[in-house]
Amino acid sequence: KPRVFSGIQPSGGLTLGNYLGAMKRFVQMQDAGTHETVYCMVDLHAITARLLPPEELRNNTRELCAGFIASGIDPEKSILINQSQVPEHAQLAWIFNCVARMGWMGRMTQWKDKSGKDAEGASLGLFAYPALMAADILVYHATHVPVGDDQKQHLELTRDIAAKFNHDYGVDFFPITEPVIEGAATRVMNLQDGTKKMSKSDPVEKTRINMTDDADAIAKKIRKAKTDPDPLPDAVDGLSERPDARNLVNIYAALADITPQAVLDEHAGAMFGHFKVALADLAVAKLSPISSEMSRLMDDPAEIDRILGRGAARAREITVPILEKTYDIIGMLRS
Ligand code: AQP
Repeated sequence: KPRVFSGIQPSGGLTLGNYLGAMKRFVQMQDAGTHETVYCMVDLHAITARLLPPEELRNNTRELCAGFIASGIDPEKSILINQSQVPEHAQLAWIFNCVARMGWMGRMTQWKDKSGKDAEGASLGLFAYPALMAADILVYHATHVPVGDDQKQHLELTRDIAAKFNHDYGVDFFPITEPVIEGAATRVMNLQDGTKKMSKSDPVEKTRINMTDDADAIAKKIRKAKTDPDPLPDAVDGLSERPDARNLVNIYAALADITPQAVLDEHAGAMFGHFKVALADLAVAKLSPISSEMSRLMDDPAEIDRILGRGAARAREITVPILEKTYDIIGMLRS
């Protein structure tokens, strides 16, 4: 079976963007049974923006694991891991730091956005983030990576790293990975500004829906979401210049598992005041069971730790031989 890998940072909270853009696809790919699926809490990535207080990182990682399971990831069907518990990720990342070029990294828009005006003060880890991401994927020889649209550039870099390694050593060892960016919500936007991505690190709370928000909070954030005074159009073309309106229609479509056009077929002509009520009801119906299951799972952190321990052992059956072979190709002495 071809192998799928993807991850989410335990940098605190899980948004509707993470759920619709990533997690929901992870579950679909697992349940399709066509791929071997490996899903990861990327805790090494989560400290690139800032060093979190240790207890916060531990709690975020467990909460994210609970989020994976509550969303439908089955730790028996998928390999569910925490990145730092599988040391081959970081070991291969070092090799890739020596394969990737400074210029490639410097062109990454995530690096530019997150380092902002203070590139001198950003961590070296933030700069090298995409090399670690390439290692996460290639240490499994994964061929398919479901992600949101914002990760497309990093996946192209993963392909460049694999191709350069293969070329420089004259081997056909690392696969050239395919991004899987599909569905109505590959880029869920900020509820207050439809031109910006919904992000868990945005300081303004009402810009996003968190998976742990209760029904009232979800309904309130949707009611307050920015829109325009026009009714919903009857075709998706009518949304092209209306980013805030388009975002709400896309969110509805993704939650209901229908196309944006099907949403408009049902709601064309409605004013947003009305549509938002339907959207809030749908969001609460879909998200509430997940958030209550998350809090139930969080009552037993030892069980979460056991699940991640088992996941790491299964993962290392794959990663240890691939890393050994990589070292062998490079000429690193093994004895
Ligand atoms: N708004 C989004 N729409 C669709 N997909 C999204 N993803 C994130 N935001 C959206 C997808 O979620 C996966 C995991 O993302 P991540 O947590 O590793 O990092 P991120 O992309 O940096 O997510 P955030 O929420 O924006 O976190 P912060 O604020 O910490 O930077 C990825 O597949 C991503 O595409």
